[in-house]
Amino acid sequence: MPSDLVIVYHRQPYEEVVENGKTKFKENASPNGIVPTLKSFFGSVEHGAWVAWKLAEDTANPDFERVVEISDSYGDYSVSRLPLTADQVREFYHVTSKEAFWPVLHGFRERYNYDPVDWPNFREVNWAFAEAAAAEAAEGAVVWVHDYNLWLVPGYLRQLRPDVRISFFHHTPFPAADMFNVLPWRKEIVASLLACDVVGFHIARYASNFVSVARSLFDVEDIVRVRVDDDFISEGTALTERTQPTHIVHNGRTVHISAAPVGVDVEYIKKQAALEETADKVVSIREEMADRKLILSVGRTDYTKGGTVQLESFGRLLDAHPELRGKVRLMHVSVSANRNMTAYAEVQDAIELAAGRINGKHGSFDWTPITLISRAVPFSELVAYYQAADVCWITPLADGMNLVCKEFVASRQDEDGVLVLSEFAGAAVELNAAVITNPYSYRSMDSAILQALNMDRAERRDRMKTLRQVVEKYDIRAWGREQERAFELAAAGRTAH
Ligand code: GDG
Repeated sequence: MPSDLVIVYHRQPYEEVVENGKTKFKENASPNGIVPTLKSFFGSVEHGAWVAWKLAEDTANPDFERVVEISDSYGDYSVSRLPLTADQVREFYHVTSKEAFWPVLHGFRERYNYDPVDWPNFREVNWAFAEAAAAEAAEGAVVWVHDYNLWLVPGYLRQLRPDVRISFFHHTPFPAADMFNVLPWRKEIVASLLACDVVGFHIARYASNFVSVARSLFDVEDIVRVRVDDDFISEGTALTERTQPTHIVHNGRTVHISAAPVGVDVEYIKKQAALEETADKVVSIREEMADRKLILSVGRTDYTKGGTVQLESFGRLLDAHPELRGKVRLMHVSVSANRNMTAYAEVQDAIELAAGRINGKHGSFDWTPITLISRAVPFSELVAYYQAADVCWITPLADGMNLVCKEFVASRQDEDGVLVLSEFAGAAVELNAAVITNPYSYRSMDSAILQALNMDRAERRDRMKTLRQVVEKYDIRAWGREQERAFELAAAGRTAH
């Protein structure tokens, strides 16, 4: 059945489990990710479709149905599963996307690895995604493509289906031309993005950077800029911009540029936070902590998340402040998503080394300064830790948005707790009531965590109240509305041309 909305996202929108020899599609156990949000868009269309990949030994004859129909609480939609071999997945996702694109997107030029990239494979996989999307889309449908691993899909799709509206959302940062143009495939990638009706980012800086890249490679005829909403100006911080582009014209076509920060499902988190089990867990964590302060840090194991920088700052804090020894504990949750990748294995080793060294230097029989957790904590438990923490310490070196800091704020119905946030997380342009820190500066890192530990109740409450207003205003639904508005603008623009 043709679909009015086709979402192209590399992961499938459910968990596939085999029960009594039968395959069943279950809703994702972890409801905090972006997947449920995207699925909720199916509620407002007659029929939706989702395109994702699925591992197959023989892609010409996969041992599964290519397209399945799903009915769940989000509505009725098809899921088109693109059969890819393990080699194709490794090349397109783990090598090209993670070793070449990811470091450049996050400004780590020295980590960029060009040699192993199999560009023809990347093209083939993206072409296959575009074909699958073209097969599902109704006349004039919206096709919504997500993230850099599908960068070439819009260009191919435009060739296959000139009638559809294409919107592309970047979950990562987007760097300026000096950095982006390190990629030798820059022109092909940007040409594909310019085939979109809407190119979306979290914040104005990334949108401006994209326009700077487009201008460096193509003749861009017109650029319209507007002032950034005051809600997204965090005075003097690294990622703040004062104006943002709203559309550009290239080859007579208008490409809308949108900047809208992804938010969290505040209602869901509030519900989790209000559960009796969560309250019991909070009490037991607090009992365990006694009069000690709990600093919480949560993120994926990735060099962009700045794990070792943070641990080293904690080490310096204990060196310089003997009065804090035995009085503070850091719970560092760093979850490995890609254990088989060398770059991530190195980060994991470095984190373990730093934590081990600090624990060895300062720990005692009854006090371990750092609790390192390398496996995922269930979300319901995570919410209890968010509520029990005195400080949530989020210090990425670069991060498209960062949802952990917003989840922490959404969990704090008690209006207590301090957020220390890197100014290099996209969220910093909204959350200026956090203690903002620069992870590239020892002095800034060390003084921020100390300020957070010493903050009095009145200031904590004032800051948390402001943070909560922002996180509630720009929750996941606000982002959804913004995306729909962008689709509509694009539709109006196309009929006008
Ligand atoms: C990309 C961009 C952008 C983490 N540890 C556990 C756990 N998590 C969950 C958190 C949060 C999610 O993972 C992480 O989201 P982030 O936004 O912080 O980071 P990325 O995974 O890098 O996501 C990022 C995002 O896309 C959205 O556009 O914000 O900048 O890099 O939801 O809760 N969840 C559970 N246990 C854990 O131990 N259950």
